Amino acid sequence: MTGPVQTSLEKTGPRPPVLSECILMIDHIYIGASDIANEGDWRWEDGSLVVYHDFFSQEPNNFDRNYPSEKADCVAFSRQWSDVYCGRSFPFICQKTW
Ligand SMILES: [Ca+2]
Repeated sequence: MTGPVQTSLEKTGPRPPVLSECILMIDHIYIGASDIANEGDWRWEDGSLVVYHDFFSQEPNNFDRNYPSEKADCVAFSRQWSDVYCGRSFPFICQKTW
């Protein structure tokens, strides 16, 4: 017998989005970095220093235009990083530790 192996899992219907596509569908998402302990000292949730970053060119600026009276101490991703007020209702992503 020749030909492709048939399984019970058939590719039918629309393809579900992959994670990167899901993230692009979300307006903003918290990524677990903040400078809440010391302004300008960006740390991940585990306390490690943020080395790589992808802030927009005018960010971080410690300003959230939707909450102008609040400090912007958390990082949200939306195409690139911005510092935003930590009290916003954004979804978040988690890091798996081994
Ligand atoms: Ca800040």
